[in-house]
Amino acid sequence: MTAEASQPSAFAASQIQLSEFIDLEQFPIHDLTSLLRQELVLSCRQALAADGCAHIPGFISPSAITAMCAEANRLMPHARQADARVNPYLIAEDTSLPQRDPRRFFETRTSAFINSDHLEPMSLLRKIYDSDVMVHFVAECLNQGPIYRWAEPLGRNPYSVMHDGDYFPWHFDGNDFTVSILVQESETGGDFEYVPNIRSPKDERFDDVSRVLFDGERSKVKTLALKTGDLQLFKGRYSIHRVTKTYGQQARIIALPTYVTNPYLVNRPHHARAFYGKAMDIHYERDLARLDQLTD
Ligand SMILES: O=C(O)CCC(=O)C(=O)O
Ligand SMILES: [Fe+2]
Repeated sequence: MTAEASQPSAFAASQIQLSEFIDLEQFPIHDLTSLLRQELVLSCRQALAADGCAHIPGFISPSAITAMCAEANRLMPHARQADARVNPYLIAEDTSLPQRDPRRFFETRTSAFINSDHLEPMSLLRKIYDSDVMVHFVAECLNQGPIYRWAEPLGRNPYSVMHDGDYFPWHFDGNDFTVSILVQESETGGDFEYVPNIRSPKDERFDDVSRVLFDGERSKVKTLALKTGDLQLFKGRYSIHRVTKTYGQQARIIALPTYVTNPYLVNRPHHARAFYGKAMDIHYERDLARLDQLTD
């Protein structure tokens, strides 16, 4: 049996009780006739169209958050602290580029991931991720489809963990969008900052990116202070983003169930190493061209 085969397989749809993690009266995501659901979808679409980010406060129920927090704490010994110097594109340094090129802007990422391959067999985060009802709801909110669960074995639904003094630097995501669920707030700091649509599939806008990175230009920076249980939908491929330093005894823990438009692709080997601490055979085997020409 290979290492992959020994990992938990997906939950069958009939094994997933939505009420285990969502108050279906407040958020009837299962009921396609519900006006409340339609309103939720519409408000997410409007927010995403306006600035690439939508936010549903209190979406995951407190008991589920408690269970996820307990899981993340049990798995904490597996958290890989990166302590890696990264640029926003998660690519290696190219010293032939000018000093002020954003591809030469490096920061130290001290935040850690509990990679997806460590999640427990009965993990609620895996149930949320495996739920087709969730995939359908997320796709409708994004107004984009079809979307799929991701082949990426390390990054498909990890917990990101930031302890006192940790920092998650400016970057673009390799995937089109991210779904985040805040599981535990840090005492202070840990704000999510982003510059909506600073690049587009056809235009890197390196000058605009440089102004944010090298000059600390803040005029287009937006901040989202997530609360425990909130759901965030974010189009991170076009909007550069970071998490400010966290402070205090209590770690910031966030679950990142990640859906994609191409279920076959995984992270590039360099990205996998920089973010998740290792590159596996699959990262080399599937190091294929992206549909867009963007750097990542
Ligand atoms: O921790 C967060 O809120 C964002 C994490 C993130 O940007 C990422 O994992 O790519
Ligand atoms: Fe990101």
